[in-house]
Amino acid sequence: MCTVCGCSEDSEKDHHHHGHHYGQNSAGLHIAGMSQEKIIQVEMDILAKNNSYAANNRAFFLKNGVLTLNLVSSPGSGKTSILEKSLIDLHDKLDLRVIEGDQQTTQDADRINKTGVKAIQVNTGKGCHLDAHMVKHTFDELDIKKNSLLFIENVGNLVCPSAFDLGEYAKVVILSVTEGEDKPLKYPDMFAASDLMILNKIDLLPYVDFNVDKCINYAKKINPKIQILQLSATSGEGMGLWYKWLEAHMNIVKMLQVNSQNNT
Ligand SMILES: Nc1nc2c(ncn2[C@@H]2O[C@H](COP(=O)(O)OP(=O)(O)OP(=O)(O)O)[C@@H](O)[C@H]2O)c(=O)[nH]1
Ligand SMILES: [Mg+2]
Repeated sequence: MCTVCGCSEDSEKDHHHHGHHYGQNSAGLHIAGMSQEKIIQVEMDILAKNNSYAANNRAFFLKNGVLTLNLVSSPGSGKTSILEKSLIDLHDKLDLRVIEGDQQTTQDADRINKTGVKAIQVNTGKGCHLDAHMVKHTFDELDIKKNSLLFIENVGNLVCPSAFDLGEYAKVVILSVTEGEDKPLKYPDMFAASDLMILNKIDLLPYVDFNVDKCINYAKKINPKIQILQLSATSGEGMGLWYKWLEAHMNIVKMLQVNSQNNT
């Protein structure tokens, strides 16, 4: 089993790879018959394997000029809602694909497919995050186009997915105003690993005790380079800035693609 987060043997059997947390294991965790040294070694092997798949995924995305974003958050912050709205608004202009990660059910992929955009659901069983090998396995079926936009919705979990590189261009962390402004301080790894923080459900600000300025300061304290967008998937407020961010980063990926072709 995963030595840190306790993801089950089942998911390991299914995927033959799994693990976590940049060697930062485990204080206090005991696994029968395994020394602490052995646990750390197992974790390092798992992460090394994941990083090697992630490097291959990243090379594939770069070669094809695909902007791949890994959406991470706690359960229910609005990942699928933001995607549904974005896909409806953008699918006339862009080639879009979605990988949906959840422990169980195809509900999110079903929601996405209703927008007309192709989505594949990956169920992780008891696993609490996607990994790079699972992502690679979707490529053929997804039929990813050149210069397209691929969203990966990770399993709802504000801890585990931060340690797993999927080969994405960037992680985008979504925090909703119902979760409390202290989350960047309490779950720093996810905010440190993300390039963009989306503060969602701002339509609810009048009804909740949430200090936006404090939240932004906390996020910047953890990650001074993090960019921040405030929006509401429900009302649509702020979605335009998100689309501008996507467009700017699709252009950057195109430039990187051209540079990499010139260098080979
Ligand atoms: N008021 C309000 N509700 C929202 C907003 N975005 C999402 N919701 C609601 O929040 C709930 C959870 O939204 P989802 O999009 O399913 O959240 P998720 O992050 O995909 O959830 P998991 O996949 O389970 O982790 C739903 O009831 C949405 O309607 C928003 O901007 N404002
Ligand atoms: Mg979802």
